[in-house]
Amino acid sequence: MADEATPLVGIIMGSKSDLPNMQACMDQLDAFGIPYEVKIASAHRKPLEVHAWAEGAEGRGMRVIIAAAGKAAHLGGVVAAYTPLPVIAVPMKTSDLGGLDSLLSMVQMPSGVPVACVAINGAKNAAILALQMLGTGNEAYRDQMRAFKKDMADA
Ligand code: RP5
Repeated sequence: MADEATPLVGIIMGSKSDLPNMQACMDQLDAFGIPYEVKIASAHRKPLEVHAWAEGAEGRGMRVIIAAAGKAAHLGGVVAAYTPLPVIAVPMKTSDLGGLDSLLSMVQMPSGVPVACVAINGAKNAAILALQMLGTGNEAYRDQMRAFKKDMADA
């Protein structure tokens, strides 16, 4: 899906080790038919690469960013510093502190640079929130969201 059309959602994660947890996000975007791009780069290990990717995202057609990271999870905030696009952060569950470290790192942003934040390992909800954000300017996506909610209620 990511290569078939201009990506509307940019997914960035801090490590390959985040991929299994983020698969639910990609699966949900696939189910919605939303094209996305996936980038793996850590805010701490590859800061220049993260900077360049975040700054270029809007110009490459993306409208929402999803950023997943664990531990001292600064990735979402760093990306938000470089782009006017909304950023949804996904705190990864961690072995030592259970993901509370990631969650607090992501939500405690300084005034002026917000990121939205889903639950620990809330990868699927990040994709749903991305559809809702895209839906603010697109009736077809709002219709898709209505259908998704109806399916849940009817199940
Ligand atoms: C973060 O550190 C990553 O997002 C990952 O959740 C965590 C551990 O990374 P690895 O040491 O497995 O690469 O940057």
